This record gives sequence, C-alpha cells and structure tokens, in this order.
Amino acid sequence: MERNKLLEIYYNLQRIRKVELKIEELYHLDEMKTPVHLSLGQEAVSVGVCLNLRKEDNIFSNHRSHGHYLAKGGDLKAMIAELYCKETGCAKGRGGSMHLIDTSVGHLGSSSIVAGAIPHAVGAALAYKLQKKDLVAVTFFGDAAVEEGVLYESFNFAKLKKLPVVFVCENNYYSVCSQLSARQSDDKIYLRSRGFDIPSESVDGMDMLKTFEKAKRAIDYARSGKGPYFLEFKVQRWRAHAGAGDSLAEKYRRKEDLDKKKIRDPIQEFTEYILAKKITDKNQLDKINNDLDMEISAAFKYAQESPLPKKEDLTKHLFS
Ligand SMILES: Cc1ncc(C[n+]2csc(CCOP(=O)(O)OP(=O)(O)O)c2C)c(N)n1
Ligand SMILES: [Mg+2]
Repeated sequence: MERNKLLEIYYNLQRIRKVELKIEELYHLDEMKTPVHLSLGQEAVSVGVCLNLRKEDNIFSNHRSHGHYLAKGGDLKAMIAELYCKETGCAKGRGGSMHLIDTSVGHLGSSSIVAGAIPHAVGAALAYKLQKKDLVAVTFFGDAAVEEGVLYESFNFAKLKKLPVVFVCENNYYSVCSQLSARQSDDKIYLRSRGFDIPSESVDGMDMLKTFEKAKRAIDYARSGKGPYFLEFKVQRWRAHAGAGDSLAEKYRRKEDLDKKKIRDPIQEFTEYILAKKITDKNQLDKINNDLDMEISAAFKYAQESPLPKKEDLTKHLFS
C-alpha cells in the first residue's frame, strides 16, 4: 500500500480514538445530553471500510456510530455539537449520538433501531441500479442485528436484484450485556448470507491491513455489478455497551474479555507496523497527534459555546 494511504489510515484511526477518549473524559459532566456508545477497540472497521469508498457512496450506520461518521468524512464540529444537542449539530441537536448524519459526504444516517438501517442501504443500492450509477451502499450493524428478520429479507432482495450493497457486521460478541453464545447456536455469523448465495467472509477486525484489504475486495465486487457481499468483522468492544465506565463488566463479560493479555489494540498494532516498515517516524506521528488534539479541543469548544435549539423551533426538522 502507498505511504500516503497508510498515513491516511493512521490519521483516521487516531482521530476516532482521540475523539472518543475526549467524549469519555467529559461525559460525567452531564453536558452531553445523549446516550453514547463508544467504538473504542473497533476503529479499524470504520476506517477499513470507509477509506475504500468514494465520497458519493453512501453509508448507513447504527447506534455505535461515531467511527462510521468520522471515517466517512463527517464534520467533526457538527458531530460534537450534536452530542451536546446544540442547534449547530449535524441533526440540529434533535438526534444525539445515535442519529448522526452528514449527507454532504455520503453518510445518510445512523439509526438507533437495531437492524433499522439495513433496508435503507438496500433501498439506496436499488436506486443506484435503477439510475445506472456505479455507486455502493454500505450498512454497518452489530451481531444483535443478525437476530432480526429484516436482515434476511434484505439479503433476499439484494441478491434477487443483484444490488451493489455491502453488509458489514461488527461482531463484538455482545448485545448490551448478553454474550453471543447465549443468543445464537454458533458464532459463524458470516455463514448467514450463504443460504441466499451471497458471498461472505469472516475477518479479523482488529487487524487494520486485513480489514482494509477485505473491505476493498467486497466493495470492488459490489461496484462491478456482481451483487451484494457480506463481511463479518470480529472485534473487541473495550467499553460498556453505553456511556462511560463499565461497572458491571465482571458480571457479564467472558473471561477472555477481561484477560489483559488477550485484549488487542488495532491502532497500536498498526502503528508498530508502519514504524517498523519505516513508513514514518515518531516525530511525524507526534505532529499528526498534536494537530488532532487541537482540532478536537476546538470542536468541543465550538459545541459547548453553540446555542441550544429555540423552544419555539423544537417541532421543526423532525420526521417519523
Ligand atoms: C429493534 C431493537 N431492539 C432492541 C433495541 C435495544 N438495543 C439497543 S442496542 C442493542 C444491542 C445491540 O447490539 P449489537 O447490534 O451487537 O451492537 P453493539 O452494541 O454490540 O455494537 C439493543 C438490543 C433496539 N435499539 N432496537
Ligand atoms: Mg454486538
């Protein structure tokens, strides 16, 4: 991979990581009046998928949405302002963390309804096909969405019409506090599309390069007119299901999730790789990180200083 691409990946990974660490740091102040679902540990999937997309391609996301929004190029200030429920937020303060949207960069929205955004992506892909556009739609969802019937209806329709849609499952083995093993008879989620004759793969989502490569292949496949593709990324959710802090962790986590030796960091692994390959050096990475810190501080300041929506406007910009 080219040097610039590797640095772009590093920048995007660190941007998501640092933004979420800052959210976590400030969340206890209770100024962000929104639930938050942090994707710390899962950053490689957002980056690997979105950096293979064009600006005009569309993504559809779920409640764990910050990484998807940022990697697709969503405006950072507008995202943080949305978390503070301010008028300058990307959903004008009406949506909060689970309803991020930035149509200018092809992020057509997150939905808090588990599996809710899957048929939206299929609909977008149908539109591309009817309009003869060579665009791709991607839908991100978690392992709990595999328990929703609409996923299988979407597989069926996408295959029937040979639509350019890539289904991306981030399998972190949890639905809130319920382990996958308590909900499904096996963990081979990638096999679920095979009954519809949709090709699929299970990928180590903690491995940045593998994630990028498999996402590229799936997106190229869909763009070339061959039809839908399904990717399951196995990832680690480092934090609580929602909020900041995981006081219940000991009660519901698998032993291996609590074993420090088994916890992996996709960013650390990737950083070690680019340093070992002499793609960059520590000084250059420090500069990237300092610039990110400044950008993120400015975004929080902007959000904190932005006005709340006016009382008389509260019923505007809503739809159902
Ligand atoms: C249709 C529906 N059922 C239940 C919920 C409550 N709920 C919110 S998040 C969640 C678990 C989601 O787990 P998963 O899809 O694996 O994503 P993760 O949180 O692990 O990223 C549930 C059950 C919901 N939002 N929507
Ligand atoms: Mg999950």
